Amino acid sequence: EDGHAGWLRYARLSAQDAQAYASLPQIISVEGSSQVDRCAAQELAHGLSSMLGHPFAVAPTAGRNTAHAPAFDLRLASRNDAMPPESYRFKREGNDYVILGADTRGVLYGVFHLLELVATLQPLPKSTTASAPAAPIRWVNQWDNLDGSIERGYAGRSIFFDGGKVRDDLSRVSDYGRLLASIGINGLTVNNVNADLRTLEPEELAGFTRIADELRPWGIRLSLSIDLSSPEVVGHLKTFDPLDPAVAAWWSKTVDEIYTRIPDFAGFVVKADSEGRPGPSHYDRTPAEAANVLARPLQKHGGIVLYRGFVYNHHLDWHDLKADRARAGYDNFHALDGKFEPNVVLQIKHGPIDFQVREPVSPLFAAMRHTSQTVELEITQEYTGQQRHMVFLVPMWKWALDTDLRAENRSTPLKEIVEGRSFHQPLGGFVAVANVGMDTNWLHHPMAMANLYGYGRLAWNPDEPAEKIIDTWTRLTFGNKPEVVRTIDALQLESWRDYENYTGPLGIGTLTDIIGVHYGPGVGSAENNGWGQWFRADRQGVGMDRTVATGTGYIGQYPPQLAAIYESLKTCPDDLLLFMHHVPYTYRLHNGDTVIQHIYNSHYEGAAAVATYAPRWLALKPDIDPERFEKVLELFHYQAGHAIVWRDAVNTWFHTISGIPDELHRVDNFPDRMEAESMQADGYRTVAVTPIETASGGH
Ligand code: BDP
Repeated sequence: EDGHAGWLRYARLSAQDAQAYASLPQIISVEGSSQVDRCAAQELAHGLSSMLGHPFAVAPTAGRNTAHAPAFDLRLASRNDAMPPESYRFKREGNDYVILGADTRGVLYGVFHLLELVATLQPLPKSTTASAPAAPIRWVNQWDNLDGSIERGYAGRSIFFDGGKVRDDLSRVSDYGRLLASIGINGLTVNNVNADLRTLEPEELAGFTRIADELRPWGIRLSLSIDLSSPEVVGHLKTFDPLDPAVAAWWSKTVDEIYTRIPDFAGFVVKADSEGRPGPSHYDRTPAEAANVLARPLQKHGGIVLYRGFVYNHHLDWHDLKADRARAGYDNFHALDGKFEPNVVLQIKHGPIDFQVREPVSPLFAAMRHTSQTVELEITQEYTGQQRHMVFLVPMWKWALDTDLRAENRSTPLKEIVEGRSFHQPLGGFVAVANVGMDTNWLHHPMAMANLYGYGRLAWNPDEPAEKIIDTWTRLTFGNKPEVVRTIDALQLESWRDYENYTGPLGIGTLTDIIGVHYGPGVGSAENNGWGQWFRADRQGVGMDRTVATGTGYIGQYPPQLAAIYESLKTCPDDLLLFMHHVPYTYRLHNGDTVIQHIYNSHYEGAAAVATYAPRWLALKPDIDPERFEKVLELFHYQAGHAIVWRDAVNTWFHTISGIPDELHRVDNFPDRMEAESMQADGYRTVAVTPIETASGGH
């Protein structure tokens, strides 16, 4: 198996397992005639045939006589059913199995759910059950460039673009749409947030139309990232000032033109005034004014604007002890609350910096009480091992989604804010950056697919436990053998903590190279530059002082009850200590260790934990197909080695700067490490390495 099927393998059940489904009807009757309905019916027929080993046939409802043979009945709800949008219900009517969708997407999601039950050997429900998504926006962003490269993509080139235009062969786009539909995703932004200036040129729009056509049968609406300077660059106007009537007219005309080609177009994603992108600040206008000029023409077509909250100055002055990148989201947006058109949604990264291995939840979420919001998560493992390391991110996302921001001194967990429940917003939901590529298995590391799958599950139901999500994924991906399921579930569930341990613990940031590829240790590289991913380590101590009392005041951006927890060293959780406070290396954590000893210990623990992955995986050899087995094994070996590199780099760096030795005398002894410079290898020579901590002895 090459991983192309992802979790939709529909592997043949054993005769014994299939027995439980022997009495299922073999006809699939479908009422609706849309592309989505047809896709749903065919998927059900294909999935059941493949798993149960005998044919299932699709028959349109119309024309079936009343004394029909039992069937799976795919139906659309009537008004009286009063079902929430995109939801589905299962019920038994005599010998029929009814899948009732609130709409065609509901039918499709019901079908995928039923197939999942069979693939994981669950009984089909006997009494009526229902399921509805937590929020209307469940999107994926791809950061694909028109030239076919992918920003922060780690699995080959773009499935959408090549050589400046949309690919001729879009078969993988349809396959991707199917995977996304199976986890309830309903929107896909196909181009980089750092949008190509040609995105809205007519010839590009023709290509995007073809992509939208591939996605539509899967209930997925296409959206585009756009550059705010398009009226000038594409429209040849003299300005892109959002308050200029000619600019408004250009957007209006352009939006209408898009809808003539793509009638279900979902809208725009906007990155502006950020990391060099042009934006409204150019004309002294606000993000609300920029978002609204886009939103107004989209409104009548049912389109939305996802305006990104990722706006900050990347030329910060490191010498300024009050400067703090984490403050930027709140500082730039909180005063605009209530000033956005109703079809504008703020898309906010879950943490205030940038997808580090551990960040607190952005305080901006609690500040926008009259603005719809989505949380932006990152499936592509930019700072978390780039799909060379296994890091299951669902526990991290759940940790963020469950964080109670205590807005208005009441319970307002992040998940309820983005569901629109906390502040009664009509829109809202989830966006994640996925960046699948042409690699056959989509994300390179077979285990990384659990993040894509898990994201969809959380966007549908953020209350679903991580244990349940991974268990289902493992069964779908590697089969139901108890030993296989137990082992893979455990490995995945441990992996985030392990990665945090051997990279940057205590909320310090990932400690990776910051300026370039964001991969491997580059401890000092975050310090002393304008990008603001600082952790302010000196000879005495470490950590960003973000307190109100003595620091940057960032903590004061949280609602008072949560701010009080973070402000006090007594109550600030260890996991976020160095994000919130600057402390001496000898400061004692709640667990009794000093900060410096914790840094040493956690790095040894993390590397040791990862060294168990390959042996535990090896025990599954008889039960896993050879291709995926070998691929994972190779990556686990690599990760174990790279974790040692990480461990020694971070520990050496902190030993050097603090001058405090490891109580257990490991640091600078480099246990389990093979030293390249002590080997004899033809054609190699010893060179000095920068940053020095990435090689023991700097060579
Ligand atoms: C950072 C990435 C950069 C993205 C940016 C963004 O390094 O490639 O363009 O975020 O989200 O994490 O806009």
